[in-house]
Amino acid sequence: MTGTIVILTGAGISAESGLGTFRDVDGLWTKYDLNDVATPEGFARNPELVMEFYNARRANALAATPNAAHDALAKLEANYSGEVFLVTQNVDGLHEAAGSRNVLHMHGALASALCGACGHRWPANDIMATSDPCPRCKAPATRPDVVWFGEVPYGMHVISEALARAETFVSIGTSGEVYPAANFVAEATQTGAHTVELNLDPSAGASRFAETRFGPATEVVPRWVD
Ligand code: BV8
Repeated sequence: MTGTIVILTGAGISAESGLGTFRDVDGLWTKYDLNDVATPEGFARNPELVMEFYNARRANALAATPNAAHDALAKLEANYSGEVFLVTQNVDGLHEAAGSRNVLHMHGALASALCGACGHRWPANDIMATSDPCPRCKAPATRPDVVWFGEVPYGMHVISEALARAETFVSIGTSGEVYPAANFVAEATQTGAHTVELNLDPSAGASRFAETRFGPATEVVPRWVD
């Protein structure tokens, strides 16, 4: 392989680092109603609940360490002669902690905060409150810098361009339930890319991939990279 490799990751790649997934048996969406904590309407109804939800996930994420799957992707980027473009749906910073550099957080990141008034983004404190004043416009309108349902994911144009030139598209640790990420395999297939799913078990879109390998990410990802 020498051409562009586009990688999409989801919560499953961070599961073995101790961070909860969303739709697995004990997933986050079994404990919280996503309409309450992952939509703008939920935030408008009860901002304190949402800030508490993301403060708790930020604390977990800060205490977590990258696992062998994160490390394998960082090693791939360091050793591969072509481009490795890592698009993550995850809001944790474990890819960067493992050494990956070319990372796009399409659903935002716990590491940054967003001003609901002026759109300014800045590095988040460990614990954030809606009353925290925006460093730029001073409004007490702080929110998590994450993309909620009904909001536009970050970097869609850059992602589509990368998929258009991809030679290989690898989807890791995602259920394929959330769009537009779940459609990337179709875009990559249209480009003629080789498509690979590495997941604990078959995702909703498994049949759309040319190659599938199932098992824990810490086993299947290093093996695929090697
Ligand atoms: C948008 C916030 C327009 C951050 C999240 C009807 C039909 C189709 C689509 C829609 C529809 N109605 C509405 C929509 C659109 C909607 C959507 O897709 N809804 C779904 C539920 C039907 N999407 C949106 O609203 C998006 N915005 O569409 O805007 C637009 C689009 C394009 C261009 C312009 C405008 C916004 C979506 C983002 C929502 N925000 N979270 C946060 O809190 O984290 S979603 C949430 O789900 C997370 O971001 C997460 O990343 C994402 C996907 O979940 P996964 O990562 O896949 O996690 P999950 O638990 O589901 O699966 C884990 C997988 O790992 C499993 O397969 C499991 O087997 C595997 N696994 C577990 N352990 C391991 C493992 N694999 C390997 N090893 C292990 N050890």
